[in-house]
Order: sequence, then structure tokens, then C-alpha cells
Amino acid sequence: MSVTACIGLGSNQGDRRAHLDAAIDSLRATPGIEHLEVSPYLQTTPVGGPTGQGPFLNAAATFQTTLEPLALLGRLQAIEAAAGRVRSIRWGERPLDLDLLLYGNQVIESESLVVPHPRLAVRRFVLEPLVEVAALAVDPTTGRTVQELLANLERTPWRVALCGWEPDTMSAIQRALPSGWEGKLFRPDTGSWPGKPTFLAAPESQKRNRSGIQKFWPVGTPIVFIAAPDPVPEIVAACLAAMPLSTEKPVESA
Ligand code: PH2
Ligand code: MG
Ligand code: MG
Repeated sequence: MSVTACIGLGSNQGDRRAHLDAAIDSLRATPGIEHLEVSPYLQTTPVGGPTGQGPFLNAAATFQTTLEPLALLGRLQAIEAAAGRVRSIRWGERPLDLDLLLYGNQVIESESLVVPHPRLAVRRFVLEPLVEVAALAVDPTTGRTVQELLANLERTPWRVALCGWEPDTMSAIQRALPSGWEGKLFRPDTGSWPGKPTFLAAPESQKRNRSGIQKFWPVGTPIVFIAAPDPVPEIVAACLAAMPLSTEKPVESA
């Protein structure tokens, strides 16, 4: 059976265009991969990782595949290795990064592979190229299309869910919010909103995190999600599930 898969491509070391071109050629030559479409290449500013890295060239591709998810992952990693990729510092410079973003509508959470990609919904450098080749592909964790996820990044909501472990960083962000904005701190380790009863949130307890957020701000409340130091996938999913796509500030009832 053939499945539609989507991948993200990135390079910020060496001849970036040549690395992306070679990766596309290798994918096209792979048995079990067909009808590959690739987005334009987009120059983007590095997000996260050590400072001083050069800009990325990012792209996305979609194709039909008969490869099982882990076989596809293995093929992507072999193509990365052929480009000279050595895995050292997380989010450090790399000649080639190939990320499996979507594999049909499957949700996979194994030791070596998490699909949809955990940070798909919050990364402009992934969604901007992806919308060029798979605008209507659906992210099964949020139920949103790629084009909706990208539109979501353009919104200017006025409530902010600050997720993180470091109280100082969190309160600094809270103080920096524009006037009229409301910020609430969320502790992903305990699942508690300060001032609200704590409930246990195991990493996999997406449902509980979601209901925690919804108790605080009901479903449909426009919120934006800020995480430090690193987005927590289940919180991202919970926030997105609680967010409508409207940018309008809701009228407060007295
Ligand atoms: N990849 C990362 C981390 N940061 N920033 C940009 N602009 N593009 C990337 O592809 C990228 C990144 C982790 O893989
Ligand atoms: Mg990546
Ligand atoms: Mg990667």
C-alpha cells in the first residue's frame, strides 16, 4: 500500500543548494518512493541551537511511498550520512537534515521515530515550504491542515501560555508582554497552572494537559504558545487544540 509522506529538508553547512539537490536526486532514485514534489528552497534564520550558525536553506517534499516508516527513516538517515552529517551537538550546524514530518495520517511514537514531527506546528521554516507542496495535508495530532497551521502562526492572539521549567525566564517573558496581553505560566513537569490545583502530567498524558489548559482557558480561547527552552510536544498539541484560527480579541462579558 502506498502512503503520502512529507519531509522537511534543511542545510546550513557547505554548499547548501548542492546538498538539497543531491538529497532530492537520492530520494527520486529510491525504490518505493514515487511522484516526489519539492518546494522552492527558502533561506531562513536558524532557530535554537548554538549561536553563530549560518542561515539555513530549507525546503519540503511530498511523495508516495511503499516504504514502512522505519525503513523510510533509515533511508533518510543514510542520505544525511552520505552528505557528511555527523551527529554531535543538538541543533548544531549540519550539511543536511531530513525530517519525516507526516506519514499519511499515522501517529507514531516509538523510541527512534515520532510522527508527526513534534515541532511541526510551531516552525515557520518547516510550514512555509511545506505549504507549497502539501497545503491540504492534515496533521493528525491537531486535525489542522498545513495551511491552517501556517495561518495559525500569523495570528496575533493576546493570551499567552508560557510553558517551561525556569521561573525566572518565564516571569521575564511575562513582564515583556505588550500591555493588554495576559500571560499564564504552565509547568509542563507538574501540569499545574500556578494558583490552580496541581495534577500529575506524565509526558504521555496529553489528554490531562489538554483538560488542564481548557479548565484555565476554555476551548476556543485565542492563545499563543511560548515554550522555553524547548517546545513540549504534548503542550503544543494541547494549546493548538484549544485555539481557534480567528485573530479577533474576544469581547469580554462583564
Ligand atoms: N533545524 C533545526 C533547528 N533550527 N532553523 C532553521 N531556520 N532551519 C532548520 O532547518 C532548523 C533550524 C533542527 O533540525
Ligand atoms: Mg530538523
Ligand atoms: Mg533531523
